[in-house]
Amino acid sequence: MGRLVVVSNRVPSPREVTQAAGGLTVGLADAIKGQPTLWFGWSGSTQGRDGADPEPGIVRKGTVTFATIDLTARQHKGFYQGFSNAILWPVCHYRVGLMQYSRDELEVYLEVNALFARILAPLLEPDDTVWVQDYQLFPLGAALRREGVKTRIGFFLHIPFPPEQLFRALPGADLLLTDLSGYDLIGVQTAQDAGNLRGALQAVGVDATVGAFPIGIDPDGFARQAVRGEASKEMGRLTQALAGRALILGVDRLDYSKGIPERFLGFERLLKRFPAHRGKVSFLQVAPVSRGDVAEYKSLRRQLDELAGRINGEWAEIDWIPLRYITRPMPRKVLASVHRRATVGLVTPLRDGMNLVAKEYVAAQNPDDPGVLVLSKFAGAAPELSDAVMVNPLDPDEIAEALDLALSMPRKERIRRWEAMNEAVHRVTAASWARDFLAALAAMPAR
Ligand code: GDG
Repeated sequence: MGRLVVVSNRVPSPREVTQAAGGLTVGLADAIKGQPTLWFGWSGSTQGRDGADPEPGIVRKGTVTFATIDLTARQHKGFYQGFSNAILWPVCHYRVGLMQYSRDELEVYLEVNALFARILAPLLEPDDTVWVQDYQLFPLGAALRREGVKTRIGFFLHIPFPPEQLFRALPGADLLLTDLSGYDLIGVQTAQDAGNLRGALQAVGVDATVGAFPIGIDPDGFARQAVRGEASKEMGRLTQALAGRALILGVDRLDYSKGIPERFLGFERLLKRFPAHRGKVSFLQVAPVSRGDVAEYKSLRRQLDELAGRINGEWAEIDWIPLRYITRPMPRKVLASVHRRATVGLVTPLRDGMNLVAKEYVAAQNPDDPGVLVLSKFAGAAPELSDAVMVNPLDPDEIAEALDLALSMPRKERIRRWEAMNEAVHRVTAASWARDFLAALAAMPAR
């Protein structure tokens, strides 16, 4: 069997792979265990210079070789900040109105994909299997084919794929769809995404194989961390601060797709409409800043600062703060225990490819006294976690009613719902996701 070649915009550090922190890394870490692997992508540095192609930096760790290239500041801005995060990201999350389209940035996006292909192609061997990750790299498969690459190439899209008409509002959409023909297999998160993508491919006459491969987590590992962290000093401080109150928890990258303002408004509606919870419940939102140099993210942060200030100003008591809001990342092991402590996990994206936080919340619960997951029906995780309390996050009253229901749910029902969800979280894990995708890719006919 040949090597596995993973391509992603950012390449994890060798340490991150061995410690397997996030979903993608956990899944792949398992798939690459003992298997010769090449991991290729951007180094994270913008020290590249226009004019000459960069030399890949090579680092070997066990059976994994990491090959990374620098981008220029211009490339990083056009490819990553611009076309990937200010154009493709909003469109794929059904927010065409937020798209900041620029033809120059589309061109830099194509240029960087072609550059990736030019540097990667000579590193490939005939029996390698290439697995390309995510929306930054839609055109990479086709670019590799233009370099003469014949091996199997698969693609996985971690974010949603919108309905055809919506996606094709993006200038350049047909080009991106046509380029998907470079892949032997395209994986998306849900049946809905698969249907949307098939519709779009059909509309432009592209014949490609699309399948739904929902991503999972390492539920046992996360549960162990949640238990282990319970005795930490941070958890002691949290217990003290809560003083016996119920805890509602939200955890997300600070991103407009996650529905954080909607969540704040839903919590405020709970205080307004259900006075019994006043003074009895605290809401903690962990929202580490991400993509802080994209305009839309700056304005979201301002909006949340203002909302949090207003809600606390209006509802706080001398001995009670309703809402805590932290924009710094929290260490993973602390986070796992905070999940376990939370009475309610509140996950309200307006659109989300999967949403691993929902699965992590389930995995972290105490089986004898589990909390309740309140989940947006627009998360990719919704079909699998149908025993959550489902909400449409665009209606603050629905969030308020769901929170009231969750906060007063009898233990027996909490256990019933949690057991069903915990089974789902164990049915598809990060490791089984990677295994299933790679098995399906291996079964595709060779070119
Ligand atoms: C994309 C898709 C899809 C969050 N805050 C902290 C922290 N996190 C961790 C969570 C979770 C991960 O980050 C976030 O994963 P999500 O799936 O929720 O969201 P995206 O980052 O948008 O991921 C998404 C995913 O790709 C995988 O395919 O599910 O739909 O958008 O693991 O726990 N971790 C730490 N501190 C924090 O403050 N340590």
